[in-house]
Amino acid sequence: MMMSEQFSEKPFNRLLLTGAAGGLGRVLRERIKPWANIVRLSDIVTVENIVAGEELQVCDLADKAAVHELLKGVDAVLHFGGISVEDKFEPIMQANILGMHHLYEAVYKLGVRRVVYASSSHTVGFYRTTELVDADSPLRPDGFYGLSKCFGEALSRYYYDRFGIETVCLRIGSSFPEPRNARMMVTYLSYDDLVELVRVALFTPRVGHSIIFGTSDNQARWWDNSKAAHLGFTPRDSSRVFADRFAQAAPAVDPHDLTSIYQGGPFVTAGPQY
Ligand code: NAI
Ligand code: 15L
Repeated sequence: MMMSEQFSEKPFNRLLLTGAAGGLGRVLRERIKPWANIVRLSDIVTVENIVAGEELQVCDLADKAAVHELLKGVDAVLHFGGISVEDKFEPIMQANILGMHHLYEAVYKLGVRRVVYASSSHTVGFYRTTELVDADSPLRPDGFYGLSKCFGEALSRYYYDRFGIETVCLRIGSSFPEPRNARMMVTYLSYDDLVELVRVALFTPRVGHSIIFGTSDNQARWWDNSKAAHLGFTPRDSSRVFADRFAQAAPAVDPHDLTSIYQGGPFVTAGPQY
């Protein structure tokens, strides 16, 4: 276990949570408190109502010096900050590409041993909804956002191969209070299952460089997690409980609608129209 102080009351002395003001950051902030004496919350915007056991460090991931400061004294990182939807390349490059490089440079220089990285299923969004994808399937990003997550996965792989820094890449499906459409009946990851996914990524003794898809135990599946069995992730929830809202367990395919043909759904056409 990565304990920086021999007599820590909790498993970690200081955990860093980036993206702490975001949707998943707000969930994790409340749930990871038992894991660390101090949770360092960071975002490009301020985070409200800091309480005992928390500290705030506002930081733009695109600012290399600020990111280096951010990582000082940190035992492990939950990296949930950055642009979380499709956008123009430039802002994605600043937050998700340069930002990832800044993070890992600081992680390496300051001797942090593990990162839990919020990747995305949009690394493989251009597989068809009729296909089953696993961690070794070739990448098929569905836009600049998905491409930036592919970069993050490859960057973290390099830092593991070269420097032994462990990363678990969480290819999160759709983590919201409930599914918002028929596609999310397949991609839904409940908040409780998200917390369990982060927990196994952080506490499994040896993870090397791992890639795992993040969904609940939904009826329809596009992703096979057999290559991440060593993490022992067992989702407890299922989108089945929302079955009365949607006619089918998976979205119907309309051959004229790319967003229904490919797993990435609306992301596959959200990018620039040439
Ligand atoms: P979000 O957009 O609510 O939160 C992201 C946070 O990152 C925001 O608070 C934003 O202010 C911050 N941020 C943006 N640019 C930044 C920068 N340059 N420097 C520092 N912070 C910056 O997104 P959400 O839903 O909480 O997702 C968190 C992470 O999980 C993201 O990396 C996202 O790509 C990933 N993810 C989320 C999924 C979901 O279903 N919620 C699905 C797949 C991946
Ligand atoms: C993502 O990667 C996004 O961060 C999130 O906002 C959702 O749109 C999700 O994918 C999804 O595919 O539903």
